[in-house]
Amino acid sequence: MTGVENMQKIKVIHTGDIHLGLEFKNTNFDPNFSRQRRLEIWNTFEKILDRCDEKEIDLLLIAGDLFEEDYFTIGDIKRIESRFRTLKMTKVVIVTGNHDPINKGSLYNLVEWPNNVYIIKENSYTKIELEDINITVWGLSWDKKEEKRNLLEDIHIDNTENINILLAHGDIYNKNSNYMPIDLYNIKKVKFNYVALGHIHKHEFIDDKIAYCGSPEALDFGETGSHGIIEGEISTRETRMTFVPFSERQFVQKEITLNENMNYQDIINSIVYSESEEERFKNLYKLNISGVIDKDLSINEDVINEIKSMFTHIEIIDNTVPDYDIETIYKENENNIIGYFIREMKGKDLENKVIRRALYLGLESLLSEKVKL
Ligand SMILES: [Mn+2]
Repeated sequence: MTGVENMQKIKVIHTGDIHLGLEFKNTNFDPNFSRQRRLEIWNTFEKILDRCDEKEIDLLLIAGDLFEEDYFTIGDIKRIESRFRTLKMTKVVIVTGNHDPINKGSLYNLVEWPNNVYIIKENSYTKIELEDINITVWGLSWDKKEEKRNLLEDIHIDNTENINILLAHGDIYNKNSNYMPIDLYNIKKVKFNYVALGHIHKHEFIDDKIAYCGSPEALDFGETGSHGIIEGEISTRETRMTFVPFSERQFVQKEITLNENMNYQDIINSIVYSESEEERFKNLYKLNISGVIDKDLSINEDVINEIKSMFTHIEIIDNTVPDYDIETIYKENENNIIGYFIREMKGKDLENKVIRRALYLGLESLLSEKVKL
């Protein structure tokens, strides 16, 4: 192009870390819910492709970990291939990550991909030219499950009239990472119009042209908060990409503090009705409960089952302590180790929550020893 700038804007969706096929072995999901969750991830993936059609997306970038190699079948990969084939106008560019590395035996090599799908198969910096839309996508794929080398050291672009995008799966946060350390400073030196990263499951804009897309559906309680895709427009002059929430569910971690005045029903209510019904069935919870409860009550199986029936999935971590009548226990045990312990603890600040909890926990164990004796 002579003197005329390429003002063409392309519409882009950046996703990755989808982990299709995941069996959720690292979670406490029951087998039925694991199966359901696996289907939900497929669903969300298909919704991303539907959105490509609806929004007339030119380019879908997949930044690694599209699927879980260990659990994926040829049927599964054919399902992806046939859905890509029906995309109305979107071109798909894929690099692989540590969960779906591409090598001789890889499922990627067992199907014939349609013309709109471009898989970067090299394990070294290379490019794919999408000539009709003036885009060059640079990047590389993983060929094994670990990669200590920074394979993006010697990077460049060769035609600034094109839109230049870098697509890669790696770790910008840890230069000693086993998951391909990426040197951000190095990336920033090259004038990419957009850098689409994968590997970190929480979406993050490093700056307005460099982003981790995160997993569109969170996979465990390490991935709380909103999840989705990154979408927008890119031209040689301007990059406008934003996060779009897209997940069916969120993982939620909560703290709830109980007190000694609560009865059985109060305890259930304070846990269940801290969330709306819609949220309880939509989201997945890990609840940390603490505080002091009536010494005759406990968070037993009945309580837990009643709570569980009102959530799609909830894990409860019980850190409550029983409300002891310290004075009475002291009088009864003045001359034994329980009495010594109470005396010792009373010398400290019992208004302090941590000290009070230490007192209760100590008592709990000493008193239960006494019962055994
Ligand atoms: Mn991943």
